Amino acid sequence: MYLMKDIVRDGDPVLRKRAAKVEFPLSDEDQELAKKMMEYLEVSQDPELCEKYELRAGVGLAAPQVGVSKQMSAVLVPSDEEDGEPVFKDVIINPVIVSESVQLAALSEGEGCLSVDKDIPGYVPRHDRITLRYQSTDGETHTIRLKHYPAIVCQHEIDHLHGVLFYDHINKEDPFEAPEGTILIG
Ligand code: SB9
Ligand code: NI
Repeated sequence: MYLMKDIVRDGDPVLRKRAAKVEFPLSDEDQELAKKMMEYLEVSQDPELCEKYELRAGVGLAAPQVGVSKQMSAVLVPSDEEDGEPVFKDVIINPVIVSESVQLAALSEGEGCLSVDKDIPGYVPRHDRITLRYQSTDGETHTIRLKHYPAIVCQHEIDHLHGVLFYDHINKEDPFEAPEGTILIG
C-alpha cells in the first residue's frame, strides 16, 4: 500500500514531465499500479485508517505522484451523503478532455495537492463542465460528462499527466482574482 513516503513531492522532475500513454491490455505492473492508487484514495478517505497510516486524505492520485510517468490517475469523489454511492470512482487511463464549457469555476477554498506540502491559497480557475474520454483498466473507452467538483478534480488529475500543478493557474498578482464570470464552488 502506498504511504506518504511514497508520494513524490514538488521539485521532483517527474511531476513536470508529460506522462507516456498506457498500452492495452494492461501489463500486470500497470494493473497493480491502478489498484494501489485507488486503494490509497479509499484508505485515505476512511478517517480511522487515514490516521492510522498517517495519510493525507485525497480524492485523486496521478501516477506521476508515485513516481510513474504514465497517463493514469485514480479518482474517487465520495457521495455527499453518508454511505452513498461515490459521485465518481474510476481509474482514468489516457484521459482526454474532448470538450469543455466556456463557463469557468473555482473551488472557494482553493486546491491542495498531495505533492505540495505547503498551503498555496488562491482560486484555480477551471472549466465548470467537461466531456472526458478515457480508458478504464479493462480497456473499455468511456465518454462521460462531468460538472462542478468532479470536473475540477479530473482537471487537476489530468494536469498531473501533463506536468502541470494547481498553483500554475493561480493569478500571481492577486491569488483571489479569477477571470470575470468564474463561479465559485463549495
Ligand atoms: C482538491 N483536491 C484534489 C484535486 C482538486 C481539488 C481539493 C486532489 C488532491 C490530491 N492530489 O494531489 C491529486 O492529484
Ligand atoms: Ni495533485
